[in-house]
Amino acid sequence: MPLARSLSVTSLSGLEEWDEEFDREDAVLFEIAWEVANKVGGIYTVIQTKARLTCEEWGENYFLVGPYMESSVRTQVELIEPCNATLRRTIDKMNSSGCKVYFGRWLIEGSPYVILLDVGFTAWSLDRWKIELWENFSIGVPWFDREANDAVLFGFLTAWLLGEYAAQCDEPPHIVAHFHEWLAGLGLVLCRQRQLPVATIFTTHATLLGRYLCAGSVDFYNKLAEFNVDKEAGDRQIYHRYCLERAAARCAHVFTTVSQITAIEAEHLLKRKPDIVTPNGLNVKKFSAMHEFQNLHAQSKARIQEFVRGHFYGHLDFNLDKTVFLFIAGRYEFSNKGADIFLEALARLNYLLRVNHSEVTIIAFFIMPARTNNFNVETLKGQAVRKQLWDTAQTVKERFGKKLYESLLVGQLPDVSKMLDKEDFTMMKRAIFATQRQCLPPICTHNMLEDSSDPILNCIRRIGLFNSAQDRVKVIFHPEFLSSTSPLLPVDYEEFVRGCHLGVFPSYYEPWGYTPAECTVMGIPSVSTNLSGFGCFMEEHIADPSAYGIYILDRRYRGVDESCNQLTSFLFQFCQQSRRQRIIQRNRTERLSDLLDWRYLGRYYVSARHMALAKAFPDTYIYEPQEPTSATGFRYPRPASVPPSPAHSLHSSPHHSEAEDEEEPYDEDLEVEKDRVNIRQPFNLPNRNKNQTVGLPEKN
Ligand code: G6P
Ligand code: 1S3
Repeated sequence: MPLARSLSVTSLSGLEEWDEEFDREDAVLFEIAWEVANKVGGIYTVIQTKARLTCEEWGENYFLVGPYMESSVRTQVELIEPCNATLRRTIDKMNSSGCKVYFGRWLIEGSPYVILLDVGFTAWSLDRWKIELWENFSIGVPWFDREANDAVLFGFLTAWLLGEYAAQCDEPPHIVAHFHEWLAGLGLVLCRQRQLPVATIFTTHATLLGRYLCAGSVDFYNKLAEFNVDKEAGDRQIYHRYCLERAAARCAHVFTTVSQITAIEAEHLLKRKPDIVTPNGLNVKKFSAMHEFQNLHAQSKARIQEFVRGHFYGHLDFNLDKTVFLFIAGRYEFSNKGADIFLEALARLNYLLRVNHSEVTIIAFFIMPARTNNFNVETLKGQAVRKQLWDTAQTVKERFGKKLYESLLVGQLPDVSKMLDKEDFTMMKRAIFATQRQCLPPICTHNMLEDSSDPILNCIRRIGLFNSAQDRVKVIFHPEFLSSTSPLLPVDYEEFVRGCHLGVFPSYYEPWGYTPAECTVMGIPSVSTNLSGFGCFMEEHIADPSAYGIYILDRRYRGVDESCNQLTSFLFQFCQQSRRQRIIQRNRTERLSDLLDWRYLGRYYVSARHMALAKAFPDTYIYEPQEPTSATGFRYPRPASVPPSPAHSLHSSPHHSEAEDEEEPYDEDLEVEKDRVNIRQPFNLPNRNKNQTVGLPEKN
């Protein structure tokens, strides 16, 4: 019975309609990744956010395949009986042959079916499978590489599952199997070697060699075409992993990567040019009222400010209303994620703000998990002191209120000078005395296990940003992911992002980069780079990215020092904006979210599947590439006016105040046009870093 579902994209403002009819007959889609119902990194976000759209498209014929991890399953998966007879027979057969295969629904949007394979339970087969791997493919996996051993078990189990499923079907099936990343890649290689009726797709989200090479001191992008890949992999003791990855990329009917820049990397390091780029999307939540996300910003910011009050107790000599919150977050890869140049730029910004006598204070948060031994005492004490001040204020307020009430009861206006007595003053003085501290507010919120060798802390020691009173830039390093149950900063990541003003992600190696994408859909401006998939994608689709709060740092054609100056300039411009300009800019940023919605970006996955089916089953499927439409050609136009510009030269009224920013109604574009101004570039700092430009090898 032909199944003709269509996926239509009609509701996205500005983006072209897209309606793809595809008769996929009896096809079944399996999507296989180590991060299915198992949060490790970015691939989890890809699979989890995409599930709803893929379920809408494939309905009961969509199955995610991942490893069985008891702790995750307990909290995320509802185990149920297999949903159809073929799958039941498949799973029963495997389970009666010494495997443990579970079937369930993943409790996320779309509630997709999941098939979970217990790799530990089948560890008894590891040696036999490794021999097979060696004999058939000459790939030898060393015993000590636990992750690679898991990849072998997972790969053989996946191929077994797909082969068994095909054998259990009454009619010859049309299976599409989409494998993500090297950890899942062996299943694909085995499907091809065993000639299973499976159309295979392999997506790489980062190449193994790319990640390793970039983390070292290699001039990665300039040397891409020159690397002796086997030697480089061997030198880093990842040759077997590299072979698994490269074999999967080479064997797939369709090979994809998440961005154009990773496509070039893959072409050189994996020796295959991707057939299609499948960018990462998000599930965009649209609010019914435009200002709702702005209100959320104000609420979340208030929670961050509360934390800051405690953290800086005794040193709150700056105006929180004129404080701008910046942050960087992600996997702790110091230079790959650009924490190095962010710190350097903060030091330069500090200098600029000081010499310009700026009233603005910057607080830069580093949210990157490292090995710690819990929160440190000084940080916890800060929150305790803040709480004590709050309680004291409440007590005095109550006593004051009672006296006021009693006075009114007897028909007298109170004598204000007698409303507070000695006891009240003693209580307040005691509370104020408790806020004295001998040390500066801490940089790090936790006790670091490797304090003396930690790259962020060492860099801060070198550049001297110690949260002193003179510093206009303060730094807080929170080496743990955020959680709403934290005694320190009780907000989850989303709430934190909403409360900040700017996300800063100056990555050197970033195949896609979910962090700036998440900022965008929440209407928070961000800095990314032209070496990140996200940055390149936005550059391609937006005529004037910075007008929309998408600052794209040039790390490709500029030296490190120059990029650092450019970042400093972005930050300096940003913190000169008035509140009104920030509000306008957030509105613009949020307008871009449609571009990052899976409802728009899902089309690339659809094309990849069509392409794979047509290659594997040419008698049944034909793939005709879509005309390049919005997918390739769409560009957000330049906004009617220039980007919001610095505050101090803007106001026609000499008595302008921040309060006015909030109250006055305004016409965005008119207002911004009025605010047009050129900002000066007032600094020329000495080079601290090597001045090496980064290009990409010419494409053939
Ligand atoms: C949102 C709120 C406003 C608030 C503003 C603060 O737009 O709706 O009420 O004044 O945020 O913006 P800021 O950039 O200063 O945090
Ligand atoms: C990778 O995770 P990462 O942070 O190690 O995959 C992500 C999902 O495709 C991608 O966004 C990121 O750039 C890669 O680096």
